[in-house]
Amino acid sequence: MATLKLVSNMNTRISLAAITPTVNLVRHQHCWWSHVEMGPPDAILGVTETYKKDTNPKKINLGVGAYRDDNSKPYLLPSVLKAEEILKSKNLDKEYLPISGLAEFTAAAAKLAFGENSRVIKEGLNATVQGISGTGSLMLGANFLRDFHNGPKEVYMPTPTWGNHIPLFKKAGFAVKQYRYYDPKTCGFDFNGALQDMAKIPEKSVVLLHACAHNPTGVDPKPEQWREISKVMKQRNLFPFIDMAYQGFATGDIDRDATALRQFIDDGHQIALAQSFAKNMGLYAERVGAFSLVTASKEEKEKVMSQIKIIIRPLYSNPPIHGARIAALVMNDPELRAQWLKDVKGMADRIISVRTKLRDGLKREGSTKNWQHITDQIGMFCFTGMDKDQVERLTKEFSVYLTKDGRISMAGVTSGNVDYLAHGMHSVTK
Ligand code: PGU
Repeated sequence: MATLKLVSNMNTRISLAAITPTVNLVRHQHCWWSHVEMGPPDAILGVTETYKKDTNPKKINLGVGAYRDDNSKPYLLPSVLKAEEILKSKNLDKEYLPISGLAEFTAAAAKLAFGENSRVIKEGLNATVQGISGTGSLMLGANFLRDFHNGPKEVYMPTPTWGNHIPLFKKAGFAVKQYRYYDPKTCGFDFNGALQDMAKIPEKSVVLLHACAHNPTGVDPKPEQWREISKVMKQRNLFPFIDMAYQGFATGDIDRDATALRQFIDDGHQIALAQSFAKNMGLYAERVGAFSLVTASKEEKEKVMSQIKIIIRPLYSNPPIHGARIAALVMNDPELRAQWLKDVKGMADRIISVRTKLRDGLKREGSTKNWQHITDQIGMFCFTGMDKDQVERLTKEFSVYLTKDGRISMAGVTSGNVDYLAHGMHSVTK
C-alpha cells in the first residue's frame, strides 16, 4: 500500500527507485538456500520412513532397534505404566530442572551402572548429569573430551559400530578411526584382531566400547576377553568411552550386563559413560539418559561437573523432566524396581526365544546355510550376514525392512511373523 501511494503521488523515475529495493529483496529471499543439496535419508531411522509407505499387510519393520511385544505392538513396561500413574496422582509441577538434571535420577542411574557397592559411588567420584537419552549423553561426552581431553583428538571405534557414533564424534572435532571387532568368517568377536589393533593405538587416544549387546553385530567379548582388553588399554594408557545403551537387554540381568564396565572400574580406569533408558525402560521418545565421568577425587569431580554444566547450558539449558521422573521412580521404589527387573528379563527372554524360532524356521524352509550365529548373538540385533543385494530383495519381494548392512532388529520378530521372515530370508539366500 505504501509503495502504491508513492507511485501515484510522485513522477515515474522516483517511484521506480522506490520499488527497486523491494524487488531485490524478493529476489534475494529466493536465493538463501539454493546451494543446499538433498541429503541422504538416515541409514536406520530412514528405514522406518520407507516402511510406513508400504501397503503390503505382511510388511515387517526390522530396521530400528525398538522392542515389540509378541503381537508386534510397541511395549509399555508395566513398571513404567505404574510409575506414570503414581506421578500423575501427585500433580507435580513442571518447573525447570537444574542444568545437571534430576538428582534422584542421576544418582540412581550411576548406581545402576557402577553397582550399589562400587568404590566410585561410595567415594562420590562420578560426575553424572542427565543427558538427552543415549545420543545426547554421548554428545556431551564427545564435547567434554573435545574441550578437556589431554591426548590425541582421535577416537577408535569397533568395526562395525552403531552408524551414528561416527558423525557424532566427527561433529565434536574428533578424527574417527577403527579397531577390528567383528570377524565375518566366524560371525564372532575378532579377539586377536582387536588386541593387535589396540596395541598400536597412540597413547591417550579415546577408545569407544559397547558395554554389552554390541550394535549392530550382537557379538560381545567374553568376561575373560574383557579383562584382557581392559588390561591392554590400561598398559597403553588409552581412555575408555563406554556406550551402554542396552543394560539388561543382553542377558536379561542388569548386573551381568554391567560386567565389562565394572571390570574397567576395578582395573582403575577413569571412564566416560553414556547410558540410555530408551530400550531397557521402553522410554524411547522420552529421551532419558545419563553421562558420567569417573574422576580421581571429590574435588576434581566438582570441577569436572562445573564444566559439563557449562557445555550443557548453551546447548539445551536443562533436560526434560517427565521421563527422568519415571526412570527415577522405577529405579528407586523397591516394588517398581522388582517389577522392572522382571519386565526387562521378559523382553530379553522373548528375543532369545524368537532367535531359536528363526533358526528353526530357516531349517524347516530347507536352508543348508549355517545360521548358528542367530542364536549365538545376543541383545537386540542379529547381524545376519546377508549382503546388500539380498537385503534389497528381502525388502522388495517380501516387504521386510532392515538396514543395508544385513542387521535385523530381533525385537521386531514375533511368533506371528517369524515363519514369514524365515521364508523370505531363505528365498534370498539360497
Ligand atoms: N548407542 C547405541 C549403541 C545405540 O544402538 C543407540 C540406539 C544409541 C546409543 C542411542 O539411543 P538413544 O535413543 O539416543 O538413547 N540405536 C538404535 C535406535 C535408533 C537410532 O539409531 O537412534 C538402533 O536401531 O540402532
